[in-house]
Amino acid sequence: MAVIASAAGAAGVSEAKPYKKTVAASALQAKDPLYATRPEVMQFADDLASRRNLDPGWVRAAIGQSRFNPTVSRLMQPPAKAFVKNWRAYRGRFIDPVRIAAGVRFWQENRATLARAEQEYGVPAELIVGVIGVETIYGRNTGSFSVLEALTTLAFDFPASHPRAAERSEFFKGEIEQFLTLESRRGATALETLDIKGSYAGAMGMPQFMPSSWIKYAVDFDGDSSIDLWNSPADVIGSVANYFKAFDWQPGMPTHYPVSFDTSRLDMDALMAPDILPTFGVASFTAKGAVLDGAALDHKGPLALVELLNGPDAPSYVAGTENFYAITRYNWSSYYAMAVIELGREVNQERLKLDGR
Ligand SMILES: [Ca+2]
Repeated sequence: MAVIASAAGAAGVSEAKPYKKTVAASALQAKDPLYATRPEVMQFADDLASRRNLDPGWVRAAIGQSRFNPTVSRLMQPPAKAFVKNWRAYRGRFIDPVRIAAGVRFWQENRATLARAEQEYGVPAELIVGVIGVETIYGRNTGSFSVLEALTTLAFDFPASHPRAAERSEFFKGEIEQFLTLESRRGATALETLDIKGSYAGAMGMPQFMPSSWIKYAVDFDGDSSIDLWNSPADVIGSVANYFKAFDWQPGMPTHYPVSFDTSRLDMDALMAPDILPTFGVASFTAKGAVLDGAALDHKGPLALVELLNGPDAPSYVAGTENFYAITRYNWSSYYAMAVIELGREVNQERLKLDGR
């Protein structure tokens, strides 16, 4: 996730390369030194402790016990070759019978909670179910990296080949701060802070929330006075819904409409210029050659032309609304958003079919 997961382009969103298990290989290599040996890292620990009013010894011990994780670094590197996006291939990775069946089960087991979240936050159950499925297959794949070690590696040894390395380093320093704030709240020992597992970008739990998203958007939705995004489906459902509400989800608005083109007046450059940011009213959108029909013609609010490449084949296009854009705040990718939408829809259709039997 979330979040934000996502600022990191993390979580389940795999425009990143799939990772292989390299445990055996890395065990053969000499271990990198502890971050405790890096003066600038320990200075960061002291500053963080003072800013957050945390025990400096605990912060130093927590961060200092991490080591550089080469797998994390490798996964964060931009792909070496130009990578041609392919929506159909991407879709096939996330929308498959196993994930749909797991989604149906999740929906059946959490029917009342999903309905309550829909009521309280205005976010459809279908979307919540789609997100949790794409992120972790309903908690099956929540990640196996030490979150603290991943964050420390990305904060202090972010791959220099990345075009936005400096900015990303700063982002991950902030995430360490949020993570240790969470850990101090639960009274973890320094040693225990290393045990929390997540994605290679530090996203955690069933919804893959980054630490900052956890602090800002996670809610206790089962009323046991704690927030558990690993084990409480209710907390996960409420937190995902709350996330979308915070990013201006508009109840009742569709996420997108079909679109085609009138080549006689098509101004593709203008339509594509704002990327996925909804910008055009229906009149201006159609004046530039986008063709809408049915309910789309009555849409209130701005639209974006969303392009999904299909490798060597012709791209797919949809007219994305502000709700489509809201989904991309969870993970910054229109491919991600479309997979979430389509998985949720498939799960819902399958569920209704079973209910009707
Ligand atoms: Ca709870």
